[in-house]
Amino acid sequence: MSRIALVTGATSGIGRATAIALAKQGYSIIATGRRSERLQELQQQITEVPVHTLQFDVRDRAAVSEAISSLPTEWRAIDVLVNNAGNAHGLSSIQNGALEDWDAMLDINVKGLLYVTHAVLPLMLAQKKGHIINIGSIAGKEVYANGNVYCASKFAVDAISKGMRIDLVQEGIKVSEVNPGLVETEFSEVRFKGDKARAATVYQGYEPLRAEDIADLIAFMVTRPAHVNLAEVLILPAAQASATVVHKQ
Ligand code: NDP
Ligand code: 8X3
Repeated sequence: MSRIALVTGATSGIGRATAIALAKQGYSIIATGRRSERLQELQQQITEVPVHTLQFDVRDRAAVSEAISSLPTEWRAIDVLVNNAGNAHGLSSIQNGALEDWDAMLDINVKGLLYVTHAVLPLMLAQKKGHIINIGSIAGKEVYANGNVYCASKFAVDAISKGMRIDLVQEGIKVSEVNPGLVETEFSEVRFKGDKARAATVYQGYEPLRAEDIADLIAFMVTRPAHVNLAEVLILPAAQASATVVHKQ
């Protein structure tokens, strides 16, 4: 078996593009997500390396643990973990926010990332090597109006990434954080609960990043020499200057 990369949220957007990009780099892929039909499609699309799929909800602590424990021996030597699964749910002021949206964002973006990391880390510690890449956001660097809890979840990813890097440096495990700005994926459709027209307006009037742009960056990060860690990268569309400043034509 070649080097192995596990990508969460590989059924869509950044995670899917990352699985494809890492496969092109020769990584065997463990692709995870909730939508099994999409996992199967991805498995059929990637022909250059073996693909193993795991269907679970990152919020379900037992399911995460069982899925990673179920990995066949030849899939256990995970070299790269991309903690990508996540979304925004809603865009509301704190006074109008919905508790179920807050639960979803904190449970998926923060606790889900921790559950997957907790399950995968022993496999990396046993090898004394590995590379964990957490997908944060510009929303984890700057708070914007109505972003409150989504921003909090990504500030948490930022803190967790920094803490992980400190704790794991002695174990030979690299920890990196990728903080994208606006990337056109299903992200806004999920945020706006299936309202495609509203989601489309987020990406109008300028050229947003594509999922493949983030995947390229991740492929670059994991192919640096062993002594190099690109610890943190903020990646924006050329038309974006901050969380709230986007030059639209
Ligand atoms: P998408 O909506 O296209 O993809 C989200 C992925 O996360 C899907 O594969 C989805 O899989 C998975 N996911 C969501 N909830 C769960 C869950 N409970 N359990 C397991 N998997 C889950 O969005 P993006 O590709 O844009 O988002 C990927 C990451 O990038 C997120 O962490 C997001 O916060 C971050 N990000 C996105 C930006 C953007 O502008 N698009 C900018 C900055 C950061 P499934 O539904 O099949 O479970
Ligand atoms: C996604 C980017 O600006 O919608 O994290 O928060 S933004």
